[in-house]
This record gives sequence, structure tokens and C-alpha cells, in this order.
Amino acid sequence: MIFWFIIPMTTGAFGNYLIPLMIGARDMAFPRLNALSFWIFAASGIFLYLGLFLGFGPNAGWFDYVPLASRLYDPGRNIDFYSLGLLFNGISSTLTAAQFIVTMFKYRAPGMSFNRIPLFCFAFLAASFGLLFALPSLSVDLIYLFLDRNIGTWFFSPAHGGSTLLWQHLFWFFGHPEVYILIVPAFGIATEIIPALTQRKMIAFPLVAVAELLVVFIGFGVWAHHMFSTGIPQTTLVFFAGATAMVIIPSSIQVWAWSSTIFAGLPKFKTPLLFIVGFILFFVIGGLSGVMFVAIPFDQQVTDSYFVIAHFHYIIFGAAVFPIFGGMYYWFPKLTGRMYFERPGQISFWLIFIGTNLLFFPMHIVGLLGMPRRVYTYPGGMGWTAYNVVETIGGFITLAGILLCLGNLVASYRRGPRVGHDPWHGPTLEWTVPSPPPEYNFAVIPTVTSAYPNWEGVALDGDPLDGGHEQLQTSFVDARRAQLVRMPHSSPWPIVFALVLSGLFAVLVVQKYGVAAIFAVVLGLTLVAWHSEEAPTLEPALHGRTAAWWGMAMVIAAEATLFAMMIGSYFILRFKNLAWPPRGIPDPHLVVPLVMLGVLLLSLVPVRLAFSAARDGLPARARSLLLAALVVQAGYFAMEVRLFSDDLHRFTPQTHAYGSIYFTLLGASHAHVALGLLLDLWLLWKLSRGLTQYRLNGFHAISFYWLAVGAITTAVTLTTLSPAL
Ligand SMILES: [Cu+2]
Repeated sequence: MIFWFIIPMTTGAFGNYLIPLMIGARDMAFPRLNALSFWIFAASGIFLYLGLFLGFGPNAGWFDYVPLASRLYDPGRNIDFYSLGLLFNGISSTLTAAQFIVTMFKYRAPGMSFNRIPLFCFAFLAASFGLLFALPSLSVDLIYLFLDRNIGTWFFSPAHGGSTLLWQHLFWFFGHPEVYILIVPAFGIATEIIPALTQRKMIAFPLVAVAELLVVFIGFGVWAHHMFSTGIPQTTLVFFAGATAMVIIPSSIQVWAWSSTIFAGLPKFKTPLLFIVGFILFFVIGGLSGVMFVAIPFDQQVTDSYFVIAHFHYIIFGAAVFPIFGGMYYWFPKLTGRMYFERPGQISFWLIFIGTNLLFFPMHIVGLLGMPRRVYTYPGGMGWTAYNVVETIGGFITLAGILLCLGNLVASYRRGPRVGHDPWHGPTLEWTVPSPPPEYNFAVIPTVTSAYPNWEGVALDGDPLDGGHEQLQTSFVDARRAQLVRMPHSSPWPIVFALVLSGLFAVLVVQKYGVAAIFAVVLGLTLVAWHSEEAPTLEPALHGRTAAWWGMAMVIAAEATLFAMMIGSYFILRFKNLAWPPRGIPDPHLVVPLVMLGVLLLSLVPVRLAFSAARDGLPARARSLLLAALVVQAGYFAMEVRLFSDDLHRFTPQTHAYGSIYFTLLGASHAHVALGLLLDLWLLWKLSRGLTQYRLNGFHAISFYWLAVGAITTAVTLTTLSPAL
């Protein structure tokens, strides 16, 4: 429901289709990467469901709590399919998030400065940042779980210095922001439908934009409210209860802005607006029951009961899915050139609205009566039966409404009345182009002077760009024309890459690590083949940084978060253990690792100088500087591998949770150095064939990558040395 329905439905479908149209772009920033996201998403879904059909469904619930999910209590392949499937899916979501951010930063139409970005896009920006910074936490958690189950590490085993709460901390550091990642795009859909169907500008436009970002930001500081009954300290409980209460502020701003815009405008209660009104009601009810959990004793009473399920579904179904239905009706004429049938549309709304309330409202009551969640049956005579019967009826009414909605859309696609390009007189750019939009979206890239371009005028005075494959990059804040670029043509490599990656995950699930290594090598070769064809750049960049640089910045942000989570878990484990390192394992040596760190940091200087030389048009000088850096970095890597294997003679990842986190942290950091060496080699090979703008962009990104490796290695080295400091 979360990973393979709502996220792909909002970010995948709505975002991919509408964001380029709304910001006046011809395509997403990295079309091939976008194809890769899609294929990885499809493959990961097939992977997870294959597990289900082979009898290995995720049988520890979606929280996947340890020790229930450990090898001891769950000996089948079930959890391996689940953990690897989520990791696999996470790659797709991370790439998509980075893609959305760079597209909205660099490909807005000229004149669409930051204060003129449609609120729909702001919402997707917020959700994308949420994904980028939340998913690494889940990924780290799933990697630990995989290692515990298959390699014999002890991350989650208290008897060996591990911690079961470590799973919960990392899971909820992802899990709470995830709720906002699901719901903020729905906010965005609402803030498009309301102005169009009331013919009034959104009240408090800037406040709503800030609130959309703020709700995700605050969402990162509240995760422990899912752990109020685990026995964490009182001070922690109070802090997280207070932080959670803050979510009320941005949420209320938005509810007030939506409802006052409807009251102040001239609302036409067509199907899309009905779904939005339903959404506001659900959001208020679900929000109020959510606020109740801030009262710690109340939370401890109702946690793991149906009351939580009621609250959660008022938010996740009522508030997140209702705008998806509204959006399907609202943009249907844009997608097809035809209008949907209004009467069955309204009936579908009432069926879904009534059905959903019958389905989820009684859960509040049975929850308070004590019915626990995650049960498929219960003994008679508990007083829960009547409520559950009502819920079942509500479920079928909801289903009827959904079927009517889908049936209506299919029938309208065939026989709906043809409408022009702008049936709603909507405010944003997508309503200025024909329905359905041509493949290149805009023949002439529009120039924008307001946040409501279709109402207040669009200038079409730009050059008609050639062939549908040219696109304009603009500057980050003011959206001034920066660079004309040519978008890539179709390529087989994304699908090949996704296939090889599927192979890699398939052999991991059956523990064939040697074969997995071969797949990893093939994966690297696929990337080299992918990048052998270079996109010609039509002119040098005028303002600011290129999309390639921003793309690398997003990857680095995700990687840095990954390491932050690993370093965080190091300290969670450290403070749980009285002796660290445990008896029998010596303290780490200080001198050699610190000297090595210094050597690695020094090697960043020639990398930077090499880039400057390349930018000044001196490829020979750039190559020799890069070669010098490569020699030093390779020496560093060889020495680190030696230190690593020396350590392995004294203790192993299987000795104690100390060994588990020590070797995982160092191994991950060394892997990043190894990747950097491969990038150096690739760059040297490219530079030996001359200098192009494309290679220069690549160089810029790789020198930035090394800077990040320097920072990450410093943090990891200081962490692993901390017991001796
Ligand atoms: Cu939460």
C-alpha cells in the first residue's frame, strides 16, 4: 500500500506527468535515470510479489520488528525477500526524489522564480527531500537485518551487545517522515484543485508553501512518538510529545488556507472538489485523533490497538488517497482530451466517502474497547462483532465506489465529450498546452510573470526549440536563462541495468555472494557502456551550477545521511554497552589511521587542481594531476585494506555487536573510496580522448564526490577511533 501504491501513484504518476508541464519544461532533468527508476520500481515489485507467490510473504508485519524478524524466530526466506525488496525499491525512490529536486531547481520556465512555483510542485519538492533524507535510515536498518540474518552479525541481539530498539529507532526515523512523504503530495493536489474550481487564488500562498516544507522538516524530529511504550526515558518521551504537538501549526495553516479559499471563492462542487472537501474532513478528524497521542499515558493505553489503525487510515486513506481520486478526475481531460461523466463521478465520491467512514470510524471504538491490531480473527463475545460487521460493509461500499470511479474513467476515455485544452480555466501552465499534451510538452518554452500564468498571461516570445529534444536550463532562484541543452534519446541501458540489478538481488536472497560479486562487476560495466554515448552540450553554462552538479549533490546528500545513520547507530550501541570495546577486543590504535586520514585528505588537493586545469582547457596537465591523486588514493586504499584484514585476525563482525558495527562502518567507507578510484580511472580514460563540456561536467561532479568521500572518511575514522580518543 505504501511502497508499491501511494508513492508510485503520487510521485511516479502525478509527479512525472505534471511537474514538467507545470514548470514549463519538456521533460524531467535526467530522462534515462527516470527510465531506470521506473524499471527498478517494476522489478522490485515483481521481486517482492515473487516471494509472496513462492510462499515467502513478509510475515513479521510491515514494521518488521526484531526479534520477530530475526533468523531465530523467522527461519524461512520471508524476511530476506522483504528486506531486499524494500532496499531494491528504495533505490528507485531515491533516484526519483533526486530527479524531482533537480528538475524543479534547474528546468523551470524563464521567469518562474522561487516565489512563482506552483504549490503542487512545492509539495513534491518537500516530499522529495523527505524521501532523500528518510530512506537511508530504512536502508541502513534493512542492511543490518540482512547481515544479522545471513552473515551472523549481532546488531539486534542484546545478548551480544546489540539492541532491539536500534531497529525501532532507525525504522521510525524513516517511518514517521514517510507519512508526510505520502500525504504532502496529496496536499499539493488539493492546492491545485481548489483555486481552479473556486476561480480564486489560494489564500496565503507563501504561508502554504512554507507549511508544506515545514511539515516535512518537523516530521524528522518526532520519530520516538512511535516508541512511547518501549520504556525509553521520561525526558525523551516529553521531548518527542512536545515536538509532535508542533506538527499542529503547519497543518492548521493549510487547513485554514484551503477552507477559507473555498469559502471566499465561487466553488463549483464538481467531483474533484468533492474529493478535496472529503479530504479536508478526513484530515481534520485524523489530525485530531493524532493530536490525542501526544498525551503520553493515552498513547500507552491505545498503542497497538485498532484506535491507531483508525487514526492512521483517516490520514493515509482519507487524506492521502482522496486527493489522488480528485486529481484523477481533475486532470483526466488534460490526459485524454475528454471530460469524464459527472453524475457517476459524484456517485463514486459519495460511495467512497460513506464507505470509508463506515470502514474506519468504528475502529476508533473497537480500539478503545481493547481490540488489538494485527489480528485476523478474535473470539466471539468480546463486544467487537457489530462494529466489525459495519466495517466490512463499509469496505465493500468503498470497493463499489472505486470500481465505479475506474469504470467511469474507462467509459469516459472511450465516449466522454471532447473538451478543449482548458475546461476548468485552471491557473497553471499545463492548461496552456493542447490535451493530450504533445510529447515535447511545449513547442515554445513559455516565459512566466506570475504564479498563475494561465490567468495572468504567458509570453511565448522565446525561440522555438529544435526537434523536441532541446531544453532550457535556468538559474536556481530567479529562473534566468542559463544554458540550452540537448536531452538524450532512447537508450537500452536503463532496462539492462535494472535487469542486472534484479539478478544481483535474486542471488543475494539465496546467499550466493560470489555470483553477486560478478553481477556487481557487470553492473559497473553497464554503467560504462551507458555513459559511452555523450550528450552534446550546445552552449556553456551562463548562471550557476549545472544539473549534473545538482544531481551529484543529491546523491551525496543521501549518502551522507546513510553514514549519519550508521554513525548514530554506533553511538546507540556504544552507550548501551558498559565496556566498549568489550573485554577481549583491544582499543583501536590511533596513530596509523589518523596519518592515513591525513594522506587521503591531502590527495583531494590534486583532484581539485586537476579540475581547475581541465576547466582552463589544459587536459594534459589535468590528467597528470589526476594520475598523481589516483596513485596516492590507491595507496591509501591498499593500506586500509591491510589494516582491515589485520583487525579481522583479532576480532570479527561475528564476535560482538562492536565488531558488527566497526567492520560495517569501515567497510562502507572503504567501498566509497574504491568507487572513487573507479571514477578516477573512467575520467582518465575519458580525458585521454580530449575535453568536452560533457566530460567537464562529469569531472566537476567527481571532484565534488571526492570532497564528500573526504568528509565521510573523516567522520567514520573519528567514530571508530572514539574509544581511544
Ligand atoms: Cu509518527
